[in-house]
Formats: sequence, structure tokens, C-alpha cells
Amino acid sequence: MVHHPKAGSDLIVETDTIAAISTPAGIGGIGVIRVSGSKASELAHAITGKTVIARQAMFRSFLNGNGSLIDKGIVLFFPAPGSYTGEDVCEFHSHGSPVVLNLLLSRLQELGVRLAEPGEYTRRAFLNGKLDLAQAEAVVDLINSSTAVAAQSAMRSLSGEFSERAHQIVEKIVNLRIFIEAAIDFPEEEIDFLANSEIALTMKQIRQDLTELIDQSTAGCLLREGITVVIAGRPNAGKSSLFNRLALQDRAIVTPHPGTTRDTVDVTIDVSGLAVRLIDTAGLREISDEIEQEGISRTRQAVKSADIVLYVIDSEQGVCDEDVQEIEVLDPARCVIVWNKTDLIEETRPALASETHSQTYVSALTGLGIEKIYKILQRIAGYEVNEEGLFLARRRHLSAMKRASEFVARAQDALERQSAGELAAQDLWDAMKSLDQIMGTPSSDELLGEIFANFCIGK
Ligand SMILES: Nc1nc2c(ncn2[C@@H]2O[C@H](COP(=O)(O)OP(=O)(O)OP(=O)(O)O)[C@@H](O)[C@H]2O)c(=O)[nH]1
Ligand SMILES: [Mg+2]
Repeated sequence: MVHHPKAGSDLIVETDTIAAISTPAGIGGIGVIRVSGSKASELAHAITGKTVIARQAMFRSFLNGNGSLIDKGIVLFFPAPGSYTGEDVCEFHSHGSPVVLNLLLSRLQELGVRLAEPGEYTRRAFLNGKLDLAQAEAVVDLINSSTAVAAQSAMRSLSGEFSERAHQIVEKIVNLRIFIEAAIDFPEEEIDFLANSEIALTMKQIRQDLTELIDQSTAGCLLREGITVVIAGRPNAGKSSLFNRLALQDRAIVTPHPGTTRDTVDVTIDVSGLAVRLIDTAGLREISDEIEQEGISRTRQAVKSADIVLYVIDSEQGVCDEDVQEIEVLDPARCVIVWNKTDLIEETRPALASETHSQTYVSALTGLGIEKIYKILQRIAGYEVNEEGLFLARRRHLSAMKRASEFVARAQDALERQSAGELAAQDLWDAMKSLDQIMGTPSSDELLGEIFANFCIGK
């Protein structure tokens, strides 16, 4: 056990040697077991019967305790600190059979390694200063990214671009604080910092930088989390047909009978990089059928938890009182009325169903107006397709940046309106602390536990 200088005094780094299968469960061409810790090279020697050479691919036999052959494969050895975790790391590349991998893992356990917890490799990499916290989070985001744009944005954060930007802002804040504190400490120098327009300018600049980074990260947050879109409406309005159209697949059952869809059906689609979880639901109506009633109560739950609701109306049938009642309670900012079956009517724009909600016109049968729905979803989600500048950020980062921005605003106010240098310095200190949390000089094991718990085993 050693204390890590970067992580603060209450953090203790476990240095026992850990192992895990790092490739996905199931059968594959190769499977990789990664071992990290001070015993890594010793273990490789015990399993292969030969000494390992640093950073060289070695074709070796993998042996059981009784000398029998488990498999043959490649061993790689990365001595500390030049490894992912910053510790000694050994990788065993065997055939990708779960049985073989588990035999190898059991052998390693016999030899005294402990199975790694989820995210433990990356946690060690963080504690050994190989990655900052935002980068560690980007590792999971990259692995879990559901679209190419999300993966690119995660890579941008992982390579440290996001942290670098946050760092630059912290630096500006620190310099400003030092300047203000100097002015307080040496009043005889007569640095009239209150009259110094440069200070006001720097404050403004810092807030602008923060706003810009927050904007880029907000879109990135959407990218990471995706949005949930629920298709609701009366039976037979064409919800399932619209669902299938948007999903570009024949996923939900469509029939001319009202009440076809009973259970919610969902599929995740990629809308220009934005992951959209699309949910088809049972049509809303008063009904005594028990199964359909349950379906309808699921529709209501789905509508409640949706980011956006597409409320479908059959244009030929027109809007009815029930539609109006349903629409009334939906937030206009996150609901769109979709007039479907416009192929069946003469005029393209039927009467408005609501004054407040936006409306669009489609035919799920012919595909008319479908492209526009994708655009509407992006607009409501606030998703700008500016792939260059997105960071796959987390709500944790967003709130830290917003807090920092508020502290800087307070500092600005303290100086300009109250001439209170001490207060301003304190606010800047708090702003800096807040931003520090993004890169992570974490003060508690709890935050780390929370972050790394979301990793998969072997990462
Ligand atoms: N002409 C025309 N028919 C459509 C259109 N969309 C759906 N339909 C037809 O309308 C009927 C009902 O379609 P569904 O997609 O099953 O409707 P739904 O809203 O899912 O119905 P429930 O699951 O019963 O609530 C089917 O016969 C579809 O072929 C459209 O745009 N134009
Ligand atoms: Mg349906």
C-alpha cells in the first residue's frame, strides 16, 4: 500500500496484482487476459516457464500447475510506468474461448492474483497519474459510445483536449486571484485593482470561455446520453407505421385493427450521430380489455419519462376530443403533433390541433415528411451537428463548470459593486476548486467509487 501524492492523503492505492479477461464474453478469434501489479512478470514466468522481455511479443505455452498445456499464445510485458495502469502489466493473448480464458484465469488465481473489480485498471491509471478523471471517464464513454460522432467526441476528451481547455481556464482564474490577493496584501503598492479595467476584462473573458466550453459539452452530454422519443396517439393513427419508418426497419406489427400494439416496443437509432431511443406504444383509448389497459398504462409511463413525444393523429379521421385532452397536458417544448396519413386527404395542412404545440405533416405509408421529423428531433434536443468541437462530457462536468461560472460572476460583482477584494478572491478560489473536480483531485473515495463503478470488468 502506498500513498499517492496526487490523490490526497486519504486515498490509498491498492498495489496487489489483479487480473481480468479484457475481451468481451463469448467466443472470438483471440481473448486477452490482462494482469496488473508488481507480480505481473513473475506470474508470466510461472505460467510460461520462461522469462518475459519488455514490450516484445512472445509466443509461449500457457501451462497449468501440473505442467499440462492450457493453450499457446502471445505474452506481452509492459514494465511500470510505461503501461496503461502505470504498474507492471502482462497480457496473455490466448484463443478466444471462454473455457480457455477461465482456465488461465483460475491458474492466475491459484498463483495469488485477485480478480479485478470493474474499472480497476483505469482507476489505477488515474491514481498513478496516467489519466485525469475526465479522461478516465472518456475511456468508458468511448467504449460505450453508440454512434461514430459520440466515439470521436469521447476520443477528443480522452486525448486530453477537454481537460486542457478546462486547465487553461483554471490558470486564468488562478492568475487573477494572485493579482487580486497581491493588491490586498500590499496596499502601499497602490495597485488600484478596482480601477484596473484589465481585471474586468479578464473576468469577462473567463466567463466567456466557460460558456463556450459548457455549450460544447452540453451537446456532448446529449451525444453520450442520447434522447428518448415516445410515439403516442389514438389507436390506428399509424404510430407503429411511423415507428418502423423512422427506424428504417419492420420492427413493430402494423395491422388495420385498432389496438394492435399492446406492449411498448423500442429501438435505438442514429440520427446524425445523436442516439435516439424510439419507443412505440399502445394506442390511447378507454377500453375494458385487461391486456390493452396494461399496455395503455405503460404508454403513460413512457410518455412521462420521454424527452420528446411525437403525438400522432390520423389526418383522415381528424382530431377528436380525446386527442385534445391528451395534447393539452403535454409540454409544448417537448411535444410535436404529427399529422399522419396525409396521403389520404386532399389538403396537405389539416386544421390545427393546438395553438401552442408545433405540428408536422407526414405519411408513414409513402415516407413523406419523415426527414423533417429527424430534423425536428435534433432541434428540440438542442443537438448541433458540429462534430469538430464536441466533447463527450458528463452532467458532473457541466454542473462543475456552471458552478464555476457562477462563482466568477459573484467575484465580478464583489469587485465592481462592493469593492470587496477579499470576497472576490474567495469566489475565484471556489471557482477554481469547482473546476478542479472535473480533472479530479478527488478528496474522497466515494466519488471515485461512483465513477469507476460504471466501468466494465477488465477495463
Ligand atoms: N394510407 C395510409 N395508411 C397508413 C399510414 N400509416 C399507417 N397506415 C395504416 O393504418 C393502419 C394502422 O397502422 P398502425 O401503424 O398499426 O397504427 P397504430 O397507431 O400503431 O395502431 P395501434 O397499434 O392499434 O394503436 C394500418 O392499416 C396501416 O397500414 C399512412 O401514412 N397512410
Ligand atoms: Mg401500433
